[in-house]
Amino acid sequence: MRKFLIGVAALAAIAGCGGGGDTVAGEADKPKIGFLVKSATEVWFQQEWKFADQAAEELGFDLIKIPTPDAEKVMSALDNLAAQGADGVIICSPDVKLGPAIVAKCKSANLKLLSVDDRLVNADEQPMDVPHLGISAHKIGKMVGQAIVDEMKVRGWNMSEVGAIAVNLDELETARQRIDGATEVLVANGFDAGRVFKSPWKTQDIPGALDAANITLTQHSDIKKWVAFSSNDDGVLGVVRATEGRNISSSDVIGVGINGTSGVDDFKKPNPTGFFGSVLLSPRKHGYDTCKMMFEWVKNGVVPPKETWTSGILITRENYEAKMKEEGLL
Ligand code: FCA
Repeated sequence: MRKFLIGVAALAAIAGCGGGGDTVAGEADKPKIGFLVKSATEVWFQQEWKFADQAAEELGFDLIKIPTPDAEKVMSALDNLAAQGADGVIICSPDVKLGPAIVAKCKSANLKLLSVDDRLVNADEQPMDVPHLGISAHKIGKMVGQAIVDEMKVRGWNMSEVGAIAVNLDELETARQRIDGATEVLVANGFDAGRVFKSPWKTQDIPGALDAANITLTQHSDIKKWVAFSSNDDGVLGVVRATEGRNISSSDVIGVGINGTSGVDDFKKPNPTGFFGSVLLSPRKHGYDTCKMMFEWVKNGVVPPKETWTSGILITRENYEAKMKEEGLL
């Protein structure tokens, strides 16, 4: 939506260059919004993009989706957007510590900036002054912990015999809060904090979580019953696959994820796996609503709220179809 483009289109229309003058002017007037995500292969981000596409279609803007799995890709994507005359960018950065560099680049390129999911931090690891939409991570982590506690009770487990694997990403606040929330609920219900094994997640995907879980399972091969939680479904699925690899029965594993994405495939399997449940988030809010906020900002100068926190719903193999239908995800 750059003025000079409108000028060119208008001149073309006046000069009678074809019958498409109006359309050209309309196209040139459309805002251009970038949507950068840290992983285009993770189902969560594919869903976010799907809803972003829907927003572009319904509201009338050009959406430029760019996968940015590392710092270099983030910087070149921002340059690319600037060169295209984009108006704004929504980002889930692969590294939140890129915050100052991202903010500086957006300022110099006159790009409005909104972060989604992972909040950008400054050199002191404090949140940056950038509008942000994310999940209520601590509360959602507590829901995960409660679901695990409830299911341990249903199965009549003696908690002193159980181990917990927390596949964690210490450097990311939203991940930390999710894991802390789950741990707090476990411990408040009598789970020994010394049996919660934080397993560092090196690559944020299922194979990376499987590696992290295997290290912990090897170190504690005396433990026969396991619960698992992480920042998302992929983290928990890695643990579940690791237990399967060691022939630990699914009835001895309770994994509860977050997102309601990749874990749902396990619900569809005829026999229950160790993936017991997930907290279903709203990719619509994270993909469509963020785009709408950016669109309103670019088009009408409405600055998005500084913080927006979304909630989640517990799903299991019993209720996932109904809940996902309600959320427009099936
Ligand atoms: C983070 C996680 C994603 C998703 C999102 C809301 O970015 O890595 O899986 O849970 O927050």
